[in-house]
Amino acid sequence: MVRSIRVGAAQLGPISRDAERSEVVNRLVALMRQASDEGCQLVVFPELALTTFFPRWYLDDVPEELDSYYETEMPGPETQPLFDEAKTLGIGFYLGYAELTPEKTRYNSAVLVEADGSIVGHYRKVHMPGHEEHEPDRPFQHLERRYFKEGPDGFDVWEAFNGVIGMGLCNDRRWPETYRVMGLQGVELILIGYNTPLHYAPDPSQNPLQSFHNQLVMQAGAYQNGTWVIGVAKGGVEEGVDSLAESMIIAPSGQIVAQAETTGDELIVADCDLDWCKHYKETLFDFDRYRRPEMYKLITESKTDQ
Ligand code: CDV
Repeated sequence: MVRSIRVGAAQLGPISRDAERSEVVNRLVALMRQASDEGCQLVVFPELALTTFFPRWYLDDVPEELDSYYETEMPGPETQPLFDEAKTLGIGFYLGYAELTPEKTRYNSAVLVEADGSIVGHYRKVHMPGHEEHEPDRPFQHLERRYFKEGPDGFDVWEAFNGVIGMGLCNDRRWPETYRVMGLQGVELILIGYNTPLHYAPDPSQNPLQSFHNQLVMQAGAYQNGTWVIGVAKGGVEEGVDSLAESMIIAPSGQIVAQAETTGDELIVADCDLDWCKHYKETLFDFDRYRRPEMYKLITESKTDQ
């Protein structure tokens, strides 16, 4: 049996602060229909795909607005149409969203949904970037560390779509451990949505390197673990903040096989042969044969070598 899955990376352009959820869900449904028309079995949406990137504002003074960006159930009444459409079309999807649990804990989350509309995987962002306190001197905030708790569950993988699927969210893609922990579980397809402002306030010398770093980390993660990586942006100028687009599909060889050309809503598609992973997993990156975990203890024993 050929284990090839046609995947659509459904990049989004900006979502305005006052956008209704239904308006955004309609955009997602349109991209999902296009993906289905192009024969995709799985469509991947960005991080926080249902709303504007709200951690760019200090919102403690407007708690109703803050709460309005979170989902208290998935699917809920406003996201149900997306699940219904997926089931009708027989297509799976990955969706990033802000989660507010019944215990009032806030996570930056993603779900993996099978072609029958059932949730097979749930992921909570592990690497939480940005800052905790209001920093008014910045041109815009990055308060993810205020408005989300770090995910406590680590990096799972799920058997779905005839393969082994893993998930990450945005900043996770910069960390080799993200890919390696999933690689050690045999991952074949890693799905990562992102919101990456082109301006990085703590060190603007990195601004012109955003595109390079995006490719560098995802191509390395794919190659070094013999896995497909699907990186999907919410790009373009959203509420005055310009964010990287350049969504891409990367093969286990580390080669980019599809890349978005615009900064708006755009679908890119690739046939992902999951057996291609074996070329790397069973040769150069045969983990059982060549890895030396006893040499890597510092990685898990401490945050630094002190
Ligand atoms: N949403 C993100 O995680 N953004 C970060 C920014 C803050 C650097 C990123 O890694 O792209």
